[in-house]
Amino acid sequence: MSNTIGSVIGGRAAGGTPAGTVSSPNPSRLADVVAEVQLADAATFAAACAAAKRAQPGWAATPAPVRGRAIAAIGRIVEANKEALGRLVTRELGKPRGEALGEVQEIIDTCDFFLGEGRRLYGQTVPSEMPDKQLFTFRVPVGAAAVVTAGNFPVAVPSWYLVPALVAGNTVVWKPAEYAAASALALFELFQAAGLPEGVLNLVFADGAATFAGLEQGLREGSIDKIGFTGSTAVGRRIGELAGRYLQVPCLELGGKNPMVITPSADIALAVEGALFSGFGTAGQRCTSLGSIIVHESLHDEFLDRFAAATSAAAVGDPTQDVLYGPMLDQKFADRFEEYLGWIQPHHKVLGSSAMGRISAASPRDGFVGDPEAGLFYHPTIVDGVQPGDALFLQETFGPIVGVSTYGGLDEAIALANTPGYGLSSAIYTNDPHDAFRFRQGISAGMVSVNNSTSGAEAHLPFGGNGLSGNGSRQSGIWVLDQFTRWQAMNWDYSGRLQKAQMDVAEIIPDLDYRLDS
Ligand code: UN1
Repeated sequence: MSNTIGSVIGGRAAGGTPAGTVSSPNPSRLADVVAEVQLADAATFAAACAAAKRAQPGWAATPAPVRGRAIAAIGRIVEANKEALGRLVTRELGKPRGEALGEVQEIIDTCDFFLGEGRRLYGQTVPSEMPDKQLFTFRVPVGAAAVVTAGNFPVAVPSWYLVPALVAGNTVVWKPAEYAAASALALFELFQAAGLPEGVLNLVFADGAATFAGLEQGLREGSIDKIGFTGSTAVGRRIGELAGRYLQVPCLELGGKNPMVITPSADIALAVEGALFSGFGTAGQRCTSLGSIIVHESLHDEFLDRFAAATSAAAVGDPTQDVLYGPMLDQKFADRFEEYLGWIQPHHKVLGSSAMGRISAASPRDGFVGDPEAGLFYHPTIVDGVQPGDALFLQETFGPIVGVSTYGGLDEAIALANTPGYGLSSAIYTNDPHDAFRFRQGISAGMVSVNNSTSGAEAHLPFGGNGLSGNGSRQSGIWVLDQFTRWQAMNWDYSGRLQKAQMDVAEIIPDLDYRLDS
């Protein structure tokens, strides 16, 4: 049975297929089409932005504690639908059940954090230089936000934008990934069930080109005040340029080449466990996935043996079963992953599975769970002997592949970890506090784990990257409020006179020449 879904603007289905349809298949059983997705064109995207812009003053005028109650309701509604939403995420994106439920929990955590923000959104009262004058600061909403998200975290990462944007009094146009459309519509419906007024949250399905043109039109027409984007560095760069032309700073959460340094004092078993989870969990398709292991040369052989053995033994396959990871999210990620495998060179040694590339009857994986031919399943690939000049060392490789390199001294390890120029997540395994703090200080990443993997950020710490991973914006916790509010400074002079700042200020005259008798 085909499930046709489309955009929702101002509370109404925006029918029609001006840009055609695409299907969103189950990547672990491609014959199972989860949704047929009607795509909007740029004009429809811009119309959604205009609807959000019209709805924004009314939403901003709704008292913040009332908006906070709406966020509380969203959290409870998502909680009551946790199983169903988790199942849909597994079906549409191929995330194993535990991960899918964890992803839904991240929405609930985000709502739990921000429901109270409706009663805070604190500003300050600030003393003035002059008498009978008071200074204040207020957080004001930015306006209408256009949020464009990837499908690897089809519901959690969108909530990182939607929840703080809404509680702070912004309205939103959300453009999810087409290959995550059914999960996105489900999340949208759960938000709507909380009773959001028409136009406060709008959902648009569109391809990349129409979205970009729609953003351009919305910016030109003055109906987009903020862009939030999670996706590739290449697209983030273009969005940054576009927003800059309109004097806007977008919130960009881009790629990563997340390093893990393993020092001589590390607990090797713990490091192996962390490398397995962050290298191959979600089939390596997290922004926080492990890219490069940088292991001290004295531990290289032991670590590699144990990591390769653990990877070879890991269960891969049907995500409804107990597996480490399931399929690639979508055909386009499978195609790109095949390109990355082409970066393996003769000086590399490949470990971790019975073969490389797509798992099939002709290229089986020992212990595969389910039917590999039914979906987009790939062998886990460990590449040893990666050198700092290799493409595999320098570029993000979204998929189940991890490079291994060695180092001699900690400064060298830190320099290697910074070499690719990304800066999202990073990890160090060590039992030497000196190494841990030196690494924290030297690493360019926005997030640092000590004796924990590169994945697994909690919903109330700042999440974001530097360099090729983003423009320094941070999501989550109180920090994301700086993305969705602006500070307004107010001064109120009740002296009845014009008191000029810096000029009409009382002075206390000090004796700066005063010295103690020695
Ligand atoms: C992402 O990959 O875009 O830290 C987000 C983690 C998750 C979020 C990842 N909590 O891996």
